[in-house]
Amino acid sequence: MRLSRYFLPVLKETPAEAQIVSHRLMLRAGMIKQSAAGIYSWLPLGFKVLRKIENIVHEEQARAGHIPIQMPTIQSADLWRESGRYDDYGEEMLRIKDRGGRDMLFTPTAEELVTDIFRSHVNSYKDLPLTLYQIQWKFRDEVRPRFGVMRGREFYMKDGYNFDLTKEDALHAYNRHLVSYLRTYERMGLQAIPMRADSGPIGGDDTHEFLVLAETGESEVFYDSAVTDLTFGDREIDYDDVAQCAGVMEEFTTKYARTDETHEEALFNEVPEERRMTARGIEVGQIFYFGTKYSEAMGATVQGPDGKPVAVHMGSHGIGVSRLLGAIIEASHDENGIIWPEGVTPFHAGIVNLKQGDEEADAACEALEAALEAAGLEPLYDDRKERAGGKFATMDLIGLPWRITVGPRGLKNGVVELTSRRTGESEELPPEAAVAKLVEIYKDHMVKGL
Ligand code: 5CA
Repeated sequence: MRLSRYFLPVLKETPAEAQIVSHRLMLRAGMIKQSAAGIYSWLPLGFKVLRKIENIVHEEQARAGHIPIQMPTIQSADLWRESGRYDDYGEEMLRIKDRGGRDMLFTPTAEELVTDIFRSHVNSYKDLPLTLYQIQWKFRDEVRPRFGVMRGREFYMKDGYNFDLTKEDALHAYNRHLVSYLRTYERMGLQAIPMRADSGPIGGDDTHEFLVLAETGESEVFYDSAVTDLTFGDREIDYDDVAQCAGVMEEFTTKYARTDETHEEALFNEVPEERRMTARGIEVGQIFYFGTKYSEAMGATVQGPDGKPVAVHMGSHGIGVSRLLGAIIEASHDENGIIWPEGVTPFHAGIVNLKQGDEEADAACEALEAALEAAGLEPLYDDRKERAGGKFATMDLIGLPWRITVGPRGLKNGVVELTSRRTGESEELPPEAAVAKLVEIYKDHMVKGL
């Protein structure tokens, strides 16, 4: 992509309405534009990252054996009356009437709708286990939408729903989700710690939230610092292996880690004092097991092995896809701008031409751009007639992990400069070597983009 042909409306001034760094940087980097309180348009750069995050979620869901579907955003109130949540959900639910006077709503989550799909089509225990999920826009009329995409009213969420014959099977589904979420967040360059939490309007007893530690997080959290040493890494996992998933669950949830809703001071005090941490966290996902709450209320039964009807055991599992952009930026930035982890970066590398219009420099940049594209990478070539300082500032602001700087002086010696956004370190090397190095860096981070 050539920057001169792209749409990257960066802001010079720091927007006054933004209170936290991720919101400021998303506005300054031209990623989003607010259209109403808590409702945003996604501009090209923001949309590209959103799609990458979404595609990582899809890839990891597929790995875990979950099946994607797409449900509507506008739903009939009748289904929600069956579960009793139409009245329970309160002011957060955006209620709408259609021209026939029928009560409709904009989906804040989709337990009822997916349970309706299930009961219409699944009749036998032989069709279980089944996990359906979607990535879809949600609306919650939050009292205090704030911090940009972090607490929006309209937000993009992955919501998955498991249907199982027994509680035991459903708890395996719960563990399987926990494992796949650990992988998912790590691929985005994040450490998200599972913490015992409260289930709120979704219901059920078993629930964990995934929290990214950050000063600007909205949740107060209490944990044993030993949980921050745990990483999932690239271990092999068989998602059908009940014992293996349970093992990972145990490894990641035995040490004390709770949100303020479930915090127990006495238990916390059993953690050695030097490891007792109180901090703030951003909730980027939550998993629930709620048994037969919806299946009983809505008659979602299957014929069991003995021929008798059984209400299925369910859970639901969410990832805050749009919130993740904010969380990643909170976790990865400096005073000059964003620093994208390789897995989610909108472009793999920036190319900065120090002397636009110089025949040799232009040709070298174009050749680099073509070579990177041929290798399956996406460069952003700043081909504008601007000062080098301005070009560097833009690249730093938008946070591409790697920058290739091309100028007449280097070209005389046959080299370009490759700079890491994270460390600031540069090395001079021939253009082909820079391409080869980037191919190597990204070989484990290729995600389908736009
Ligand atoms: N039905 C369940 C699981 S699918 C559910 O709705 N869970 S949730 O309420 O915890 O939402 C899932 C995730 O969506 C949260 O962990 C959070 O990361 C994200 N989320 C929730 N509310 C908002 C909001 N107002 N703005 C941005 N993201 C949000």
